[in-house]
Amino acid sequence: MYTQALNAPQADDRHLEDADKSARFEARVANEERIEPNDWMPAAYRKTLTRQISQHAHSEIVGMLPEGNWITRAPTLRRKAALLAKVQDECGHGLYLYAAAETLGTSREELVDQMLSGKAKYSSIFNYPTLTWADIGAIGWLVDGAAIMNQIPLCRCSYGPYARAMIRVCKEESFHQRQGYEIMVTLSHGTPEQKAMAQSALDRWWWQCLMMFGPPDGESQHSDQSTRWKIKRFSNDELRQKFVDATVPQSDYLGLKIPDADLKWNATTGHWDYGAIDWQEFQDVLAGNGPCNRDRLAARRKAHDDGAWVREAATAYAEKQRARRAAVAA
Ligand code: FAQ
Repeated sequence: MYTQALNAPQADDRHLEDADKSARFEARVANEERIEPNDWMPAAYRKTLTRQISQHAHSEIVGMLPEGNWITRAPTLRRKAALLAKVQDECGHGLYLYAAAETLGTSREELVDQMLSGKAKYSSIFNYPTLTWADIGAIGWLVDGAAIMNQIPLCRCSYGPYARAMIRVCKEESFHQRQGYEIMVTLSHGTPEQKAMAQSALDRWWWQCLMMFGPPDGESQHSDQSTRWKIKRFSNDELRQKFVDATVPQSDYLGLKIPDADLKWNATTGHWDYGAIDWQEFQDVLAGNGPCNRDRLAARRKAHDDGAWVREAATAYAEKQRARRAAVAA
């Protein structure tokens, strides 16, 4: 929908990065002004935002799969209703984000194709299996908790459509985090078997959630430029640390143990120190070799193929409406 609103002459100008325009753009960003779709922007700003927003959209859509797996097996009607609503919310987030990415000039079809062909990344976390019901609690608590930590600063991103989309997304992610934590409270204060299930889920999701924030600052290719352009407000390591600091007391309340022998309070820094992350595992997952990469892409490709008739029907309907309007106008 947004692509139709693009101001064509200016959009066509976008590769002409003349010094004046660039200086004005940088000054606006420095002044905390929002950049809007029809504004001039450097090609590299457009490119990195298209990359980040579309990867974010793909993550929301692929992220429906691990939890969708448990909708039919939720233990009560109340849990089922909440999980169903959460998974639908993730779908909505994907749609707002594709719409925000389209304002930068690449069509949703092209972005989706990049994901289905394996060319575009989506969050590493969604390449892990959900083995028990406790995983649904751990995902809400930890994965949505990490997503909120990362996304609240994106509400102040310099690009208007992304920043505005994030406001609603973050409100919904807060509900997701609470529903997950509530599952963990119930399980960890339940029978010994339930508590063991909750601990096992924490053991299996903890390190992978720390990886969600991306490579360490020294190895993050995009951070410096994205920070200068006020797309990112905090570095990957800063956000990871905020997440650890917020989550340790929550795990204490649950009576669960974070699976990190090196985790300890550092009174000098006022933060929790944590152990070494297995970055080789992260790289393997990014290279397509995580436990569920192939299943996730196969499921998305099948859904896309199965949905072809819906896209065809929508196009035919739009064409019929257009023809009717043209006949009335004639
Ligand atoms: N997984 O230079 P950096 C959610 C890639 S939504 C996969 O540090 P950047 C909601 C990165 O793209 C979760 N790839 O990159 C939910 C880049 O590759 P490229 C998603 C990763 O952009 C909950 C390369 O590594 N959230 O959970 C990952 O400055 C429950 C170098 O990295 C977002 O996307 C990773 N973990 O920082 C849904 C938030 N980390 O593009 C369902 C928006 C890094 O050059 C259920 N995104 N890479 O090929 C961001 O904030 C940033 O893009 C980062 C990475 C922080 C992810």
